Amino acid sequence: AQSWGYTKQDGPHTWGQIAPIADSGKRQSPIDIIPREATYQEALASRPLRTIYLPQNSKSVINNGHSIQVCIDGADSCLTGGPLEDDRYEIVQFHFHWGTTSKTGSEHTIDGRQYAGELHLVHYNTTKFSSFADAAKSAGGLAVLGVFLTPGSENASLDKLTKLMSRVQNSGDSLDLQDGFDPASLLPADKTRFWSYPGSLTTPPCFESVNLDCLQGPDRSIRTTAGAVPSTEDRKSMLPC
Ligand code: BO1
Ligand code: ZN
Repeated sequence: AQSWGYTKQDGPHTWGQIAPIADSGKRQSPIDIIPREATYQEALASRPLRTIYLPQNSKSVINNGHSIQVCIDGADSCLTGGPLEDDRYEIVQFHFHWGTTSKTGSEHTIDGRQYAGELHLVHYNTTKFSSFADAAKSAGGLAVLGVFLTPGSENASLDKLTKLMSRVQNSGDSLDLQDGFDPASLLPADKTRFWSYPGSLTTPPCFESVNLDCLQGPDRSIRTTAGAVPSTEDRKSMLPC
């Protein structure tokens, strides 16, 4: 398979060559969120998103050549509630998107403004599908929970991961999470305020199966110290950005 990345040669404007839906699709993520054009759904006020995550389900940290990813054996870990109707979405992995400065990195923007980074927790619908691969091809198959990252005070939980990142500097590197890791520790406490829309995988294969992308408001984003975000040098060695 042809590879993709973030350089001039293989960046997003070229992804349509390997994933035609990236160019022809009608619900491609990411998007620019314009809060004044979003509608408030009263019904969701009494339906918070609910996560049941078991720390011991987080198995490893890998550098997959595109991102740093925590792999989860999520059989007992799931996302429900909010706009997800009565379906259950099992978590399979979470990963980060970031740039080379604290001004760039997030994929989604708010009123055109980009954030330093974006965390994606990737889930698939186990009520309707028997595997991630099946779900990924179908509308309503996936749910990605997004959290903007912005420099600020230290986040002890994120620190645990960024400390490990120096051990997976090259594509293909991985390490075992001996003590597990609780993905819920990276989420804001308020699970009733989020934006949601029908979207897609943000990278090839860009499938339009993401029922919702829930983006916490920037005021609710997890704050990290400058030191908690990998240094520009570290990021250069970890990711081709
Ligand atoms: S994202 O959350 O929209 N950035 C996103 C983008 C691409 C994938 C997942 C999330 N890709 C898929 C791969 C599968 C893999 C799966 C789970 O991620 O296409 O091969 O099994 O890791
Ligand atoms: Zn992502």
